[in-house]
Amino acid sequence: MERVYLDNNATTMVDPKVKQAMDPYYLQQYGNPNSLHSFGTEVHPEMRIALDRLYEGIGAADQDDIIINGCATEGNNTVLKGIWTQRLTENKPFHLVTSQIEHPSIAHTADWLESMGARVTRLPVNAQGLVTSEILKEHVSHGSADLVSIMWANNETGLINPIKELCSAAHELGALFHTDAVQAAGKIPVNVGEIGCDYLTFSAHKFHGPKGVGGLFAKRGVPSVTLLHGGEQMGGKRAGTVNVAYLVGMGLAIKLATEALEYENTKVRAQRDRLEDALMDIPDTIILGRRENRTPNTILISFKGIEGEAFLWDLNTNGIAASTGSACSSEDLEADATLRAMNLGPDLAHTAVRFTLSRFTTDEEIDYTIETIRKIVQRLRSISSTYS
Ligand code: C6P
Repeated sequence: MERVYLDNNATTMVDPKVKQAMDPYYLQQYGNPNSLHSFGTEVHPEMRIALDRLYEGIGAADQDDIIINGCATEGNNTVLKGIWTQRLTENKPFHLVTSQIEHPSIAHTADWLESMGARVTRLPVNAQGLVTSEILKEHVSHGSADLVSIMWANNETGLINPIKELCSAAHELGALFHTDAVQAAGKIPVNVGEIGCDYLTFSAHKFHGPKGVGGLFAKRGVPSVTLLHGGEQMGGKRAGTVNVAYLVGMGLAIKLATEALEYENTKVRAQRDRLEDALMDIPDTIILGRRENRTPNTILISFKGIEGEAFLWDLNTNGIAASTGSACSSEDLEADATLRAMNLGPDLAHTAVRFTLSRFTTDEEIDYTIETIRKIVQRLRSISSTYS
């Protein structure tokens, strides 16, 4: 076994078909789509197809907007700062409601908005680690919130929040509703029409598309949110030359991911469950979050007495890639926000390791991973000062 990649919530391999579809836009069809000559105009049909695939992939209607941008971090910043700016220009206060388990692209933006004078409410999670509409209604009074932003699926635990109920509750309270669907898109069905959200963000590199491109869905009629002003690209809502190769890649990636949802929910889920069952046979092991509440590819597991970092080091030496939490917090030694919000003691939080599969994961890789983990746990526990 050469190497095994089980860090698919951090990023995914580009599907070879996606890469192939992107290739022509580097050496042949490299025109700026806003140019009037043939180099510019010849890419328009493929851009249209890619956009149509994105609309279909997330169930958006023709009159809705999908703004192509650089990543989900940009999409999340755009919504939060966009609504805040709108309130500022109307000379009105801004109240953002979010949760304690959001990705830093929401959490740190919320911190910044608070430092600028905005009011921020950070909802806790229930005993299952979920943010629910009951929690939202309990903490927010009618008419007091401007925007509610809750992630669809958590990147570390894989726990799926009841997003439709949260969206309805936010609307009942008189607020706009945004969801960071980065870890949902490509893993579970995402349909904006069905859940009724006002804004939704996604990122291509989480569903086997390229890095550096994402999308922001905005329902027809909602306040327009713009971070980058400049040219007229994206109808003036996100200035900057569109990366045609990335857009085409993201369009095909969402199509392929949608077609593979059934596989994700059966085969990937079965591989994940097999790995999880085998790891649970190791004594003093805890899996975080109930299986049926999680995305089909994710396990967050703690082996008592083994520091997450030491475990990852051994895994890496054996060619297996996993992570202790989200990739962008990997240098932060503080127990991370999601695990703190779930009220896990520091011991559990410091021993948690995330394994995330994809449709490219093979059965042989799962076999090798199980066998390797058994050996690593035995070795590290034999030298652990906290395990007896
Ligand atoms: N999470 C992880 O290891 P970008 O890279 O900007 O397109 O996506 C950011 C992002 C936003 N929301 C969620 C829920 C995410 O999981 C991520 C990326 C990676 O968990 C890298 S930190």
